[in-house]
Amino acid sequence: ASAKTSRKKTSAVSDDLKQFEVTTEEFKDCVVKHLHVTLGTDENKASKKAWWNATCAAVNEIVFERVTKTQKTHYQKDTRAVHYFSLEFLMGRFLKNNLTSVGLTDIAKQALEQLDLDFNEICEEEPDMALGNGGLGRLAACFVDSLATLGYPAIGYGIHYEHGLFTQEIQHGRQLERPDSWREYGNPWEICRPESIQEIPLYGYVETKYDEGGHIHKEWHPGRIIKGVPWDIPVVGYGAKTVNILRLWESRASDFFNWDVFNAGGYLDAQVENVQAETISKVLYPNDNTEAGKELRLIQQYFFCACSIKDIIRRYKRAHGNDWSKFTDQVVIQLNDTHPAVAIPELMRILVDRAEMHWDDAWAICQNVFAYTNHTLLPEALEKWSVRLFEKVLPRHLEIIYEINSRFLEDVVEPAFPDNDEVKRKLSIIEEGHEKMVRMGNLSVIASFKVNGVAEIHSQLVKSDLFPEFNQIWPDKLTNVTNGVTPRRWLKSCNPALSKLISEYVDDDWPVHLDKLQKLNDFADDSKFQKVFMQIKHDNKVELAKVIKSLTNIEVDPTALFDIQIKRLHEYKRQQLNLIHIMALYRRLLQNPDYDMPKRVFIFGAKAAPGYYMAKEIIYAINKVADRVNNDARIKDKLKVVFLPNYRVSLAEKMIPAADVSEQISLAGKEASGTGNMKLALNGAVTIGTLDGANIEIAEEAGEDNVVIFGLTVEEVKAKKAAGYNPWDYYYANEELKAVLDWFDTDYFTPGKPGELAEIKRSLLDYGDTYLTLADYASYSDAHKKIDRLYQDKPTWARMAIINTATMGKFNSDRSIQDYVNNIWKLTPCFIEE
Ligand code: Z15
Repeated sequence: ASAKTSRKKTSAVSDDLKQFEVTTEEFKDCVVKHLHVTLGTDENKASKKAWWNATCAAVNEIVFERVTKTQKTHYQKDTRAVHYFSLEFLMGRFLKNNLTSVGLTDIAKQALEQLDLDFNEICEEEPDMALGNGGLGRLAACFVDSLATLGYPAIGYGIHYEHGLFTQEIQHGRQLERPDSWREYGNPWEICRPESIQEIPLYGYVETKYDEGGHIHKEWHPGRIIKGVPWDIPVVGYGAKTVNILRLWESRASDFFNWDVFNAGGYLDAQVENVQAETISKVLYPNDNTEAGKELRLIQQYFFCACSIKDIIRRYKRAHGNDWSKFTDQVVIQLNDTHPAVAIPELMRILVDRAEMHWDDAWAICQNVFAYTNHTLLPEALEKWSVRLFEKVLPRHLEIIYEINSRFLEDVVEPAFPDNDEVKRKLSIIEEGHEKMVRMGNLSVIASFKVNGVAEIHSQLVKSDLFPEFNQIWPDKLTNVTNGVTPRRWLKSCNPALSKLISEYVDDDWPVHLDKLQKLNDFADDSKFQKVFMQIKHDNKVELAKVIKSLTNIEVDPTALFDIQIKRLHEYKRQQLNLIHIMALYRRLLQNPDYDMPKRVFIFGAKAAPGYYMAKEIIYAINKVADRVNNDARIKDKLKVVFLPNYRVSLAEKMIPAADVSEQISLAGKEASGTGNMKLALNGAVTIGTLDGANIEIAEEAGEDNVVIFGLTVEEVKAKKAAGYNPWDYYYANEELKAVLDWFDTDYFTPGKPGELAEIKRSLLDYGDTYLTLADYASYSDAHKKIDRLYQDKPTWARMAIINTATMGKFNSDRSIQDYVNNIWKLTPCFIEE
């Protein structure tokens, strides 16, 4: 029995679904076959995990063959490809997604049912592949999905971390971190490629040599060699015509190098070195939007960039030998933030030191290969490496960076800003000062042919506030590509009921033509459609209520308004604003049991970076407030607060379809884009949000009446800060706000432990309220009153929800990818044969 069969032939882009004509019977036999021959067990004793593995193996009969076919075609046609360099790929689970892509979801469901198995239960066996922190890593995952779906030759390069993002447990209200071991018992989706191993140098010193002609030549004598082993993860485009790969590098000790040490009698030393080598790909740094500045992190960055560049060059040489003239026609490298920016001096090193190219020719190649995406303006996230550390780990790269810098300052800055030392100091890759630093942002802008922000307002701010002088020098370099999300995962596969309804009312090719959702606007006032739409929302809420019960033992009423804030815990995202408002609602209910508001459930999902003290305090406070509120009989269940532990992709897939309200409440100017905002609106949630990041574009698409906007604008924030913001003014001016903040000093939420939550109050008053939480409180509270009114009017709410789904077509990551292709990558889709 085999899942491989014939299929229809169309274009590079897949718009028909039923492509792999496999019967339920065939699929079932194939799963059972794999249970026997791949898993070495049988129907009587197989665990659910074994059934899951066997099901994956059955899907892989299609997937792996398409990988080979895709690679062969790209090689034969010698296609130009994008190489997406990212330290993070937050892929989540694959089974449902890959079944959706090959069009076999229903077949697999029936096949498993016939085997007395529940499809959803089997899917739950899959651990999330959580090789990322949050938005940046998930964006990379959506982008590789869209690239494959649109038939573009592309490869994602990253690290094969042994441990992905920590799993979060909540004990007595506090976050505990546990290691994530996503592949402890093997992973059916990955293929090891030992034939493509690379060796990577580190540490050591640089020797300066002169040849007969008196030409200078630099030779790096590394102190260590690390082996990089590639693991390929198939990325199945919707319709499974193109199956690209994610190539993730695992570090190993180099046998070759350690042999010397061993011979010298250093057996134990050799083992220590082995451990150090294998440490490189051990664990993902758990910071989102903050930089750690650790040596191991720099080594991680260099390790995977160096492996990937060697891999690209090897592939290029197979087709073009030593003729470098076509290199920039074939290769574009997208830097996902500055994390992989060390790829720039690495490519220069290979071209100048190894290929013995003239500097100018090598630099011309670099400037046509790299493009850089900026994801944040937060100063604490902008990467800087100390010159001292750089020199220790990558001595030759530091020299190259100095050379890039001095040429840039002389040839570019001097003519543009003659004798202007202040501008030179600002644009220099090297920051002078007590400790000299390498600015990775400046390096990335200087070496790239395009630099993009991730939402309109963010890209404007990149030009005006972050890199204004660069924008003056190169007015066409800085640009925008608004983020997007894949509708295959974030609607079709996570919300099957709504997807079915949309297919009935629109067409069934909406997953690749998301603008077609516009047609739903015609039914926004149709009361029959409203009922069906809201019934689906209700059913999704019933499902989420079960999840909440099983994870937290809290009972919530699915008829209540579900208000959801899901994102990393960060002060700029202002979960504390949400919390303060919840406390105010609680206080209003205590003061007036008839306070007019619909039943409300506030649901949070958030991980805090393990070293981020205030973020962890906020998690604790949310949980303590939840304990008190949820168990207070006086408010008669009108208010519930839920903190769902271990927020991750697979949990998001359960929460997003059940949201009525989407909380997008960052201080204006701080959230570069946001992508959860898009997923929630796409699933019919109404946004309560500030004019920040992509919220602005969501409001434009949905219309002002279908989102609830509050708070200071970017301009107003600037003005307020310039005038000297004083949070105490807001504290004294607002009786409710004062009362709520004073509550933090009591033991009302922490019985017997007064002041346990007081640090939060201090951060908002004594430490200056960096993110203007108090300034936006009154406006936020009013916005929630508006939400309450709207929700109580059923047809009005249904209309808003429908219009949100109908108008989110722009936020398809296929559109983002098409923007990158048109303005930056210049790729052509590639048709893959049967
Ligand atoms: C991260 O998740 C983001 C930016 C960063 O600089 C780092 Cl280090 C991690 C996020 C932004 O905060 C978010 O607004 C954006 O939507 C996302 O990247 C994808 O662009």
